[in-house]
Amino acid sequence: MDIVTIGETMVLFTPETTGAMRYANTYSRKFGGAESNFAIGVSRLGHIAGWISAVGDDELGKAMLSFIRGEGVDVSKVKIDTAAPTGLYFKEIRNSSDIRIQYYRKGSAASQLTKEDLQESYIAQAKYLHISGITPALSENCSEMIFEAISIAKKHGLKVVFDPNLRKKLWSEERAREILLKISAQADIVLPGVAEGEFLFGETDPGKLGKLFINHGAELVILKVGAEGAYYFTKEEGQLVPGFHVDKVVDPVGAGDGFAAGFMSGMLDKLPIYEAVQRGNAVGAIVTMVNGDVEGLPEKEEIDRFINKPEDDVS
Ligand code: KDG
Repeated sequence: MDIVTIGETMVLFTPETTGAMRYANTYSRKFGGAESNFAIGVSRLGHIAGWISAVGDDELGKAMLSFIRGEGVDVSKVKIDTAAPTGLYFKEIRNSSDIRIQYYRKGSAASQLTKEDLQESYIAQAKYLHISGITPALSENCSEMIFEAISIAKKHGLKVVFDPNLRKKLWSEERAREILLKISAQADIVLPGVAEGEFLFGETDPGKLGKLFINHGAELVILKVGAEGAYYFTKEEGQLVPGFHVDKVVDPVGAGDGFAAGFMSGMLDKLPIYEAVQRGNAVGAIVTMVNGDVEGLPEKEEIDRFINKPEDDVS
């Protein structure tokens, strides 16, 4: 096992029309959840990923499990909860630059997970534990479970990778700041966006933010700055890795998870940090060109073509 991740995936309904959700009558059914998006991304790039979660004992939960299993992710530690449903979420596409998210996930099966649902030996066999800031926002028990997972990872020498994935709809700002800072302090690699850095430290300057995260405990910080790309910072150095131009963003949701998958795939392939971040930038960019949270996640050959594509290549 290369990477284990923990979190909720929801059935995703995407309207076939734009505008306010009240007018949407037809939807396509997909699946989305930051951690399984990440796991699918990693798996498409040839690594072995395991996803710890829970789904309801319902048809949509079964469909979700088949889908994620079909993407090559190990789902053997996904619990089937007979007392709580699979969570749902809707995208509301007001227009191409105003995409909103509506959750129907309160009391969902995944939000009922507790630290007792973790199997130490399962986590212990991986190289990395991937955590996002969404899971601790789901419930008090989920928050406890995340800290337990981190201590299991530390006990067994796994590196902890943390993507803050701030979702203000899920918890109060005060609580979010407290918990996200606490996890950042325990993580080895932190992957914030610049807005998340500002939320946590009240700072927007990339160089200063890099230092703040490093002083807070991380050994490697990758600070995402949107289309410009991402900076990486260690104790010794910091550098911007430029992003890639995308002609038309179709759906930005999932780009951060794609970035994380691309970057971690580079780390697993033992690329220099610069190239791993570049792979992350490429995957993030490719994901935005396709509708859906995971549908655009590329295989390696597609990334190579995207990175090396000459400007005038129309093939
Ligand atoms: O990063 C993309 C996720 O936000 C999306 O797949 C849904 O997991 C999700 C969430 O909690 O918003």
